[in-house]
Amino acid sequence: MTARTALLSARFAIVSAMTGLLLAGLFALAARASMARAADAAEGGAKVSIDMFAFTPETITVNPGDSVTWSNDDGSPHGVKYGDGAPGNDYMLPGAAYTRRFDAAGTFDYACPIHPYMTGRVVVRGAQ
Ligand SMILES: [Cu+2]
Repeated sequence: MTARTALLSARFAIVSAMTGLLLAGLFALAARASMARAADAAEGGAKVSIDMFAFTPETITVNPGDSVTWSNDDGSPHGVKYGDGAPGNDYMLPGAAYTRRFDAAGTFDYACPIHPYMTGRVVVRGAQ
């Protein structure tokens, strides 16, 4: 190995190390940004996850005027159908989400129209 090729390969090693550090830094930033987005979403309203053929939490309690978002985190299609006939969402593909705002106090029972054994409840607190 000549002095020149040794110098070139040393330079290459330094550039590679710097590129690696830069990429690691970018990944760390991206991970932090996506965690911040997840936290923002959680603060934006009540969430019900549909997973493993169940609504989690099964009962969610909110204040009047709050919104509830159902997200289909399962591998199968699901839906939200209310016992009182209020419009829901009959068919949500995996990855889909649906939001309903609850203005009136009361208890709202619902079930998945595709799998009627999947049930859940939204309780909207009364005025205080
Ligand atoms: Cu279902």
